[in-house]
Amino acid sequence: MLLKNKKILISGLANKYSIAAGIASAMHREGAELAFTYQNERLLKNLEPIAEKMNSKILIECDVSCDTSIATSFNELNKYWPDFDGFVHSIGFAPAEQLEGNFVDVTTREGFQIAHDISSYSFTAMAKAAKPMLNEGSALLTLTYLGSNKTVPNYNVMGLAKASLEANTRFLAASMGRDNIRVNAISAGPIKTLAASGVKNFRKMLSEHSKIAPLGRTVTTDEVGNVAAFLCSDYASGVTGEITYVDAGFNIAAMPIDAYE
Ligand code: 0WD
Repeated sequence: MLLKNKKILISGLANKYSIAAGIASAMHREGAELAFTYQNERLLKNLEPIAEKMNSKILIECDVSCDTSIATSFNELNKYWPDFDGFVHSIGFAPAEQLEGNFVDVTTREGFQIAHDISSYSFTAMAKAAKPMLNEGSALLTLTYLGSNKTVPNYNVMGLAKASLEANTRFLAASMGRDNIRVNAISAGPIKTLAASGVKNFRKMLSEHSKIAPLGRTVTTDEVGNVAAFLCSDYASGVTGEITYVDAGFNIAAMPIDAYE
């Protein structure tokens, strides 16, 4: 049991296909006590049965685009958990029209601001709100994607937001390290979720991934969940500020292994 006696808050569980669902399931299996935040009432009905299976009764609304909502949600959490051991930030968003077409033509100031606000700043905002309640040895975790450092068709301004999120991970790690709070990111390979369907031709991205990745396939939310459980456990006590790839090796390959056959 990697996470026995740990209390961990999970955000961004929109439905059973969410990466956060794979993470919650692995963390529950490893003995963590879980609480959840959801963006709005509409998503609560998807979350309820999943949280119930994991014996969690702490479900709190938190829209990260709003400072008041973040403050209220952590005050609410404090009533259940005066202290806890970390959170998972599994939240990303850019307006749909930003994720379709030629980057230079489709990117707008507003789209840029929203993508960076929801997908990167919200990690800092949650860390700031959580800090007074975090135990020594806590771990924070976010989810990023290779579009941060390599171009990917249609991923567009989300790539920039993920680059910001990865820098955010390093700065938070430096800023909270002396309090013995670790901050890491998992860079997941493409997985068919609600958010992923917002990227045009996402199915094509999945098949291209399988051709190039050394393991010759995509990854599952359970595989991401297992690494998340490790990174938030005391077994990873020496790891902070890292971007760990869970992508079947895609990021290390320049060509498919059978390219010359
Ligand atoms: O291929 C993929 N699916 C990958 C996803 C590969 C690598 C990384 N990621 C990242 C995403 O960028 C995101 O940061 O993983 C994270 C989780 O994404 P997911 O599991 O793929 O997608 P989904 O199940 O849709 O969960 C993301 C959720 C939102 O769902 P929708 O689709 O309804 O926007 O983020 C939440 C929301 O629940 N979210 C917010 N939560 C609070 N406040 C907000 C907000 N303002 N906006 C979005």
